[in-house]
Amino acid sequence: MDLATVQNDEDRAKLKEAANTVNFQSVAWIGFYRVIWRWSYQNTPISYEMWLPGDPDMPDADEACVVQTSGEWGDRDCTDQYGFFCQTDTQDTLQNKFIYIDIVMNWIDAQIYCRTHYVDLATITDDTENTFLANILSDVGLSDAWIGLHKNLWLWSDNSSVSLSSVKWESGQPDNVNGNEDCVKASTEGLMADDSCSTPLPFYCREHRKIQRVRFTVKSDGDLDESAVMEAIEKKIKEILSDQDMKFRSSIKWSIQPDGKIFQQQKTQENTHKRRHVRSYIQ
Ligand SMILES: [Ca+2]
Ligand SMILES: [Ca+2]
Repeated sequence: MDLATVQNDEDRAKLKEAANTVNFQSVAWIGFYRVIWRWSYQNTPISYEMWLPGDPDMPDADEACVVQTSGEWGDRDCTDQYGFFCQTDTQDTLQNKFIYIDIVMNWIDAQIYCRTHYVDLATITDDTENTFLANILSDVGLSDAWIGLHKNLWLWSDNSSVSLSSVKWESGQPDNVNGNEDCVKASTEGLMADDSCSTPLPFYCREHRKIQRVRFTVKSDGDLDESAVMEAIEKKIKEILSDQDMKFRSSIKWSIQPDGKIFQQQKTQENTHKRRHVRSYIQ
């Protein structure tokens, strides 16, 4: 289906089981990754960029938020405090589209402010907009203001919702050592570490698992040889599955009933005629 999502204890147990099955003891990719630069508004990727020479700078784990500074962009620590540009839902003129907020805040608070009072932090899509914002800043005699660009989002490849409180990192991770560790690997315990996406590693996939339960009745005039019956049924089911050219792995498991048995004798009148009806589930 996709790379594996390892979000909670149940997922970590499954990952460990998968590793144990093939006696794997190292680290392997899972489907967690850091979104590369995105605009706050609608999570849009960059289509136009105007970085300062040397920015975004590496290695630096913390600089995940972007300021406009004299017409160019610099990545800064998201907890730094600057004024910021919001964008409104009015697109007719740049004067109406962008608003400079002369309150210093960290990037997240600025984002909340813009989303509460306007639409979002500003998205810059071309030179005209970039120059327009640079001129506003120079008019008020300032050099730096937050814009909506950032890269501190983590996502799952299969679009599962991310719960940062329930994922588990190796101690000291994520550390983004070379400034390019945007993908995540996991130990067999499911402890995660960020690493460069171009590192060749084995990987965990997520299976698409469908369970089909089948219940059936066996009629017999004599004593039932349960294991022989089970074997015959399994053989038949495997034949059916392979006839259908199943491209995925399948497995057959018998359901054990509350009394600990697999087959149960049906209490019908026919029992008196030495006919046995047994019923079982197979899945
Ligand atoms: Ca920087
Ligand atoms: Ca790392």
